[in-house]
Amino acid sequence: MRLDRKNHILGKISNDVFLKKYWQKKPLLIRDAIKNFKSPITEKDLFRIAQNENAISRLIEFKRGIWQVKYGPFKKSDVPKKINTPWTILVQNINHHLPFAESFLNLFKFIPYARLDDLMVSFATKKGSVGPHYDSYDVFLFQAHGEREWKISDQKKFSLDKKSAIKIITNFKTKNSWVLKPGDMLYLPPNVGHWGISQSDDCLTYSIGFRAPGTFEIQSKFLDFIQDNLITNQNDLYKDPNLNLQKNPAEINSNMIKKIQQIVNQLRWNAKSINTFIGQLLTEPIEGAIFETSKSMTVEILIKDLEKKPLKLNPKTRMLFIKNNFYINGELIEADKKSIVYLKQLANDREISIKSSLNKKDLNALGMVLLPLYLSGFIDFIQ
Ligand SMILES: [Mn+2]
Repeated sequence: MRLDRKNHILGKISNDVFLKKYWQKKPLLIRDAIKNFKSPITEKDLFRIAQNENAISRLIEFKRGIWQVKYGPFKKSDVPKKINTPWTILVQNINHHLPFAESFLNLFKFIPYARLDDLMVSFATKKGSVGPHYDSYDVFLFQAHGEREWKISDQKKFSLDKKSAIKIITNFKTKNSWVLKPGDMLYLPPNVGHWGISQSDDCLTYSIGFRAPGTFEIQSKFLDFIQDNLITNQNDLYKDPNLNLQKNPAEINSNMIKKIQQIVNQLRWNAKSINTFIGQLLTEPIEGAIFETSKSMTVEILIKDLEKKPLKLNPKTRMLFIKNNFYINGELIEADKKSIVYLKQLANDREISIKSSLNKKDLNALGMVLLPLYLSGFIDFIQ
């Protein structure tokens, strides 16, 4: 199964109409989003990745009237037999582990990368489900193998099961239901109640997840950013050589209040520093992301390699830009004017091939920008 970068996956709906009418507004069912789809990702791939200690995975079973959840990494023996009670295993960030998953995420380029999160894949046996629930984020649910029935609700108010370890709606009322076959896809905006139930013993569903920073997260991280970038001399202390005798020694005098107000008002930020903050915030890698840094490289070898083979972002790398400022995994990159066009291409396509038309001086400048990224393990050559 090969994917074309230009594949359109919204059926008869154009990307533009999708954004105007559906995105963050209402659910959309797309039959045959990809025709004749055959999943190159198998249940075996999932079980293998779920054993990796850096993978984020969950196993959910409904046993004796209770929803139970176990968290990975899992051993082979942790995976229940198919004949047991219905169960589901969910593994996140599959795009960090399998190139096909990364190329699958590329089909969702009509949403900015700053909003795109990961590809989660779940496997379920017949009747396997994670129960009726709602999520805080948008999601595309792509049926990759086997069949799954999706029920959705249009309720505004939900009651939740207090005894359950996972979020379960107890008053779920079905508004619509569909059986999704391989290649079908369902889009759900945040907070729409949904309930997926596997109809077969080999149900694989891809969930394309999105991220949305919270207001509190933005504000508290901005305060951290301001603190990290303070240029105040730490030895500066409060001084009062003109102190007057005061009647009430417990009273904070007006001079002290005025001075402290001035110090607080010295904290300044402008559009430029906020942009730096935004770039860093939105390219912060996922928690626990590890980049291989052991390779050795010189700018001369890097330049020679650049002319021979394409360079790609590490699947875990987040690279975004604001005008001509580039951010990669939480770091701001200093780039010269000639390199900008290549860095934009690298950020947009997640890979670049350098044309030999680039002169020695420009190639060298680009090499100087890319070298630290290579040494940090943020980028690598496609062999
Ligand atoms: Mn969900």
